[in-house]
Amino acid sequence: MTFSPSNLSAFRSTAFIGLGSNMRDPDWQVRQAIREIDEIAETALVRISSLYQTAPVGILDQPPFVNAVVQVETTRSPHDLLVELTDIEQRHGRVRGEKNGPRTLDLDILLFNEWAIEDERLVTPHPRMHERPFVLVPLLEIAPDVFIPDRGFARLILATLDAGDVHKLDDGQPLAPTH
Ligand code: PH2
Ligand code: MG
Ligand code: MG
Repeated sequence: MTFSPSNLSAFRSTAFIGLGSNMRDPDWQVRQAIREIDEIAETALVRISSLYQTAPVGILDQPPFVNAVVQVETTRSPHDLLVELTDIEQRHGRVRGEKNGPRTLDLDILLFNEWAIEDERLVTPHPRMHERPFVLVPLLEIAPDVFIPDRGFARLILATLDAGDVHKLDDGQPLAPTH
């Protein structure tokens, strides 16, 4: 079979995206970002975790975060998807400040298939996801058997961590995509 741009572009990938916010109505920021991810061209939302309130990691003296994880299927490249996510962050007024500091919206590609990508723009698997219950708890809610290349099954990794600061938000709001 010969490869042409048309059949190459039909290659469908699975990606997991982590969402986080601790400024300017974090709950709204995350819900709105999920709607915007749903609108990315050639990209479909497959699963959406609950929203979680989580204690800040890294810099402790900042407001709590709202975190969630979504699964998408996409025919876009990892770097194309990253550009779309950065656009959404910017529309939410993201200003690049202190590392690990407060943010209106952070969208991280956690996994892109089981690919190990490492360049100046993107690293997958996300290099710190396996240390972070605020990522692993929502991820496992939607993908209980997920495997993190070079790290292991997320379920087994989470069992070694303290997830006591990760609490499901339960306010009855539907999280399903609106279309
Ligand atoms: N993001 C960080 C640093 N610390 N802590 C929580 N709870 N949630 C986050 O999303 C988060 C964080 C850097 O991206
Ligand atoms: Mg992040
Ligand atoms: Mg980020």
